[in-house]
Amino acid sequence: MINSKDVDFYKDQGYLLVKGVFNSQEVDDMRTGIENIIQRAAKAKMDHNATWDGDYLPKEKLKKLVLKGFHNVHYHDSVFLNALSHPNMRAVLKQIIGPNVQLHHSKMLVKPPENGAAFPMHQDYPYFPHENHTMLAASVHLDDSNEENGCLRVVPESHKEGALPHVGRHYLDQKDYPISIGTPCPAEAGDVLFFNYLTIHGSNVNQSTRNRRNLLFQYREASDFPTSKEHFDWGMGLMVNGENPHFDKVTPSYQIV
Ligand SMILES: O=C(O)CCC(=O)C(=O)O
Repeated sequence: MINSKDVDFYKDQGYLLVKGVFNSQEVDDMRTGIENIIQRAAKAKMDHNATWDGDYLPKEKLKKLVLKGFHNVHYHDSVFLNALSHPNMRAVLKQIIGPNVQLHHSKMLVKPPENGAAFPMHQDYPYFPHENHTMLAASVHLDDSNEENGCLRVVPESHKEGALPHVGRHYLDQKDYPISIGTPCPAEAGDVLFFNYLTIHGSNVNQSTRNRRNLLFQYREASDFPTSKEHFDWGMGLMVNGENPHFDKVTPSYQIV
């Protein structure tokens, strides 16, 4: 799927777009999986707007934005377990993380047409800090995405700056880091954008008449341990590739309530 130049690009720039990781049938199956989750959530009266709160947009504008966001999608439909451990995904992950790869968590992010929520620029690090910074996001595109429908934006090489102070752990001060500083990463359905959890990223409002549906899988190297216990998601530590060298740490040491 990728070559050593791509690996060097990822290490140097903090992100990498890989084309055609999923074929159109696989993309269609994931779209169906997402639609079914949305319907089941509504039926269970557990639908909610996952738009990020904050002062990154005027209150009036923020109120109108919608994000269908649910975590742990691989607990809702096996299509997502197949996707997160797809041979093409594993081929890339092995090269940019190493042979032993674990899932950290999975989620879906659906920005509906016209008012699909923005993401202010941020690093993912403050949510789930780890010792060796191998953690990365793989953003799976289920729609063609461009600036009009709020494609992802990254700040190349920003992972080299290390952990930056966030407003309430949430996002970077938008005076210094407005969404416009990010390099837009247009992509087609089936493409995956990989980016390190220290890479500054975000995205604009979906102003188009089309959906922008993405899945986001977070992965880490199996010997990269969390430095905080604040974040727990189901499936954390699942071996996606290789082996777990730590017999005494195969499941997270969290209390399940
Ligand atoms: O999909 C996007 O536009 C950004 C998602 C994101 O940054 C996040 O969920 O942390």
